Amino acid sequence: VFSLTLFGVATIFGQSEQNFNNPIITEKFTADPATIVHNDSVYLYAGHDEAPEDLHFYKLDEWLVYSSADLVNWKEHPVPLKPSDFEWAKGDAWAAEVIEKDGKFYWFVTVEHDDSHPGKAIGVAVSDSPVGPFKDAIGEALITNDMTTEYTDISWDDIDPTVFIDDDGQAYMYWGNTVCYYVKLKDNMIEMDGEIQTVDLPNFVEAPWIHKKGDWYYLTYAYGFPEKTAYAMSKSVTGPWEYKGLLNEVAGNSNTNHQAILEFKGKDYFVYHNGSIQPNGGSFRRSVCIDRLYYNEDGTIQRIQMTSE
Ligand code: FUB
Repeated sequence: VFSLTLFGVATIFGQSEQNFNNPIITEKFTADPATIVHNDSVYLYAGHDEAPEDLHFYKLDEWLVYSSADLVNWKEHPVPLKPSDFEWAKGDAWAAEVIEKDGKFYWFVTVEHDDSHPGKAIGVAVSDSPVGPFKDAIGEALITNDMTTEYTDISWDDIDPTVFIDDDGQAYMYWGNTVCYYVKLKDNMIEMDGEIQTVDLPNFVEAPWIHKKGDWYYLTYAYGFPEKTAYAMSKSVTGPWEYKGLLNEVAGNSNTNHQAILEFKGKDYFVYHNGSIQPNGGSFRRSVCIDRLYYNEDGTIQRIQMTSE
């Protein structure tokens, strides 16, 4: 099934795969990857998983940023952002995503709001550089839990933002847990433009990610629990979305499965996390991995072949 060649390329089920030595980051536990390409380098943003072994929940007090020109050699930059950089936040560096617009880098993050708006919230930080320093761009949350209580009263539904700028320059943010929400953003990227909408997707849990390839828009997301990754396709960023099935299995030893989809130097990649570093990796001590992603001629995506369990 798996054969190594001289050039760091493996053949799996007939697909030619680059060997990334997954997990790609081993010095620290890293979760919830998001990637951008800027000046021929990939920037990888992740939460720093720091749960001690006797804590069976998330402990993330900062986000991390790495860069690479080849997806194999990664450089860690100084810590670019922490929940404590948002005066209104209490903690929890949960899933986040960076997007570049007009020379600025906007980092949409999940944090726990202080007691004025209990529950998870989404904030935005901004920088002139992909590696920061980033600072709070608004001075308050963009989304608070009370804005979506008509859909669900859970306090952790406003998490996992993904932002996409369409070909006409209009930005959209998708996010959610249990309910998948989206809203248009104003040109300044820090204000909503219109009402919050929802999308119906089978078994949607969290971790939406929007991207476009050719004429197709893709909405990938964490499906069921333990989480697999599923996807839907549309000819418009606002749907209607057609469910297309599973993309990735449960990723070794982690009950969450949080993806970024990356196109770099003409190839496509699936970036995710698993809990494979032993002896103590797991659902709360996760590690970022990369594998190749292949489209079929009709735009559908082939199942990911993970090169690390
Ligand atoms: O890392 C904390 C949470 O776990 C994220 O916000 C979710 O996507 C899940 O990966």
